[in-house]
This record gives sequence, structure tokens and C-alpha cells, in this order.
Amino acid sequence: MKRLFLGALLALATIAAQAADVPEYKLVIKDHKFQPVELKVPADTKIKLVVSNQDSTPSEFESHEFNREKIVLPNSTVTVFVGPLGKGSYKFFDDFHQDTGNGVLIVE
Ligand SMILES: [Cu+2]
Repeated sequence: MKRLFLGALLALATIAAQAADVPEYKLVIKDHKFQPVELKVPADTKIKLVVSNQDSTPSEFESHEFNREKIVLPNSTVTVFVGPLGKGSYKFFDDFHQDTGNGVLIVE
């Protein structure tokens, strides 16, 4: 019984450690624009993008270049895992506000 508990605890600790290893980056959507417009992230590394929409209208975080698409409801936050990506620039946009909502991941 005790051994089983210890095993479960170790498994949980391992999961927590793996999650903590993924570097986290924040993007804010405000007035249908991304802040920052250019986000620098490390090459060859899986990253966690936390996208917060501070507007009162829904947005859709999207990128053809790193192949992600996720709706961000008003005053809500979503998590998007990206990469690992090679060095370069990868555009992303707000599919619902393409005239203003544009940004780029600078992978270096
Ligand atoms: Cu879309």
C-alpha cells in the first residue's frame, strides 16, 4: 500500500517537473492587437504560449506557419504549445481581426 502511494507520488512529481521545464511566454490581445507584436522565443525548444484576450469580443489566435488555431473568448486565456521550431520568423494573426491583429514569433 505504502509503496503504491510513493510510486504515484513520484509519477506526479515527474509530470510536474516536465511541465515546469516548458518555458512560458505571454501574449495579450488588446484593442484587437497583439502585445508584444514581436515575441522572441528559443529555437529547438517546445514552448507554452499563454494568450490572454482582454477585449470584449472573441479572437482566434492562428498561425499557418507554425500550424495552430485556437479561439480565445472575451476576457479569457488559452494555452497553446508551440514547437520545437527552427530559427526564423513565424507569423501569427487574429483570424477574427486580421486587419489589426498581426504578430510574429522570432525564433532564435
Ligand atoms: Cu481560423
